[in-house]
Amino acid sequence: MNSPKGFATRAIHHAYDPQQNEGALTPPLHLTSTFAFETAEAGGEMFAGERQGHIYSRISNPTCDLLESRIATLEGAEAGLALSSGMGAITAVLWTLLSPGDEVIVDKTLYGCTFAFMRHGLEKWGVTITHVDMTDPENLRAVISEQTRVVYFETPANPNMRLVDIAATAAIAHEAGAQVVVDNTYATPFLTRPIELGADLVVHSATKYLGGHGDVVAGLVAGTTEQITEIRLVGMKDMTGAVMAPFNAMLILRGLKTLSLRMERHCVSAQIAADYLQNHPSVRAVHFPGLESFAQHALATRQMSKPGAMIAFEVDGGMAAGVEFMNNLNMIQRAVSLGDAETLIQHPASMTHSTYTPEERAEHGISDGLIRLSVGLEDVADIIADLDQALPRPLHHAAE
Ligand code: 7XF
Repeated sequence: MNSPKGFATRAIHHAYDPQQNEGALTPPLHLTSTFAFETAEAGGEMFAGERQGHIYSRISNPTCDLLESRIATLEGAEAGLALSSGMGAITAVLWTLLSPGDEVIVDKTLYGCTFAFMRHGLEKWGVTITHVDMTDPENLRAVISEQTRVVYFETPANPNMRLVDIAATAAIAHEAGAQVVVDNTYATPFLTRPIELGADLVVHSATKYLGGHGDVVAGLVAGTTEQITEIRLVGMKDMTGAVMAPFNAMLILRGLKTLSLRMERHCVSAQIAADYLQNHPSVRAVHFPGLESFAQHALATRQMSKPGAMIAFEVDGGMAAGVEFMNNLNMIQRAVSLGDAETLIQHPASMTHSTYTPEERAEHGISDGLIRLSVGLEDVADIIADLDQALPRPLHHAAE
């Protein structure tokens, strides 16, 4: 009947019909904590799971429902779930999947608070966390066992841009009976769809590209209907209470409408910025999937439709030179978070990844001099001009 619609079309129209909503072009915002039952029996049946319908907004809400349908279609999943933050999404998923005695195998590099949740949180409750360098899937095969319940990674990883081959990793995990959870925050479903490559669950900090405007903290999960229902009723409703506010769902729905447009521009500008940085004499070690010099360029080309807009790099002169460079910037904002219209820059070792000890950072490939750039939507000439005036000058001029 209907052919499947394109990504941008689904991001704008999926699962919403204005004619079912008084003609309102924009989906209504259901600011309600609770829902009236037609009869006492109907309420009881809903609680018993025998009747469809909304009960209370810590379980479901129509505005959140629509966002959940949208992330599901964009990720190629059966179902979605909206949570209060990326950490709300990650913790609700893992509290649902894990029991004491289970093992989670994680990549070497993780966002700082995810690392802290695993190592300082889950370990306290009898879950074993094993770090493996997943840039080579064979490293996973060497350690996975029947105790392994979950294989968890980010690709590209925050902050050093390491990639993980989702299909190869998922095949090894499934052979051992483990579930694969991928944090798709950096790539977004516009660039990579982990579930289509074999992952079981995708988690997002929707605070980033999905929201896209730096005005909301939010999280999303996508997976099978069965697992999403379990995460909704256990991880979200009971164990974390990390539910998304309907107002925030509306902001993410608005952000999704322009996701493809924004990602196109983010990626073009980031490629220009990465090329510029790579050719700058006082910049070294530029990590960006779109550079041919990127160690995993072949995997990037295969797994990502475009290279994304996150760049990690180091300035000659280490940390002190990096701090001076960051303080010299005029337009580019010194801020954590990413995926906003504004170009943002931050220092992982002292900011997003300060949850690691210095020894852990060294062991996990997060160098003290590393700087992370989230290329925004300003005119790329202005982004380059700001980088150019802030980078160490003498070396720059010497090379001209
Ligand atoms: O709970 P949040 O919405 O802030 O999301 C947590 C999270 C999960 N996964 C990844 C890959 C993330 O990057 C984040 C949040 N990261 C921000 C950053 O790296 O700048 C947080 C600022 S400390």
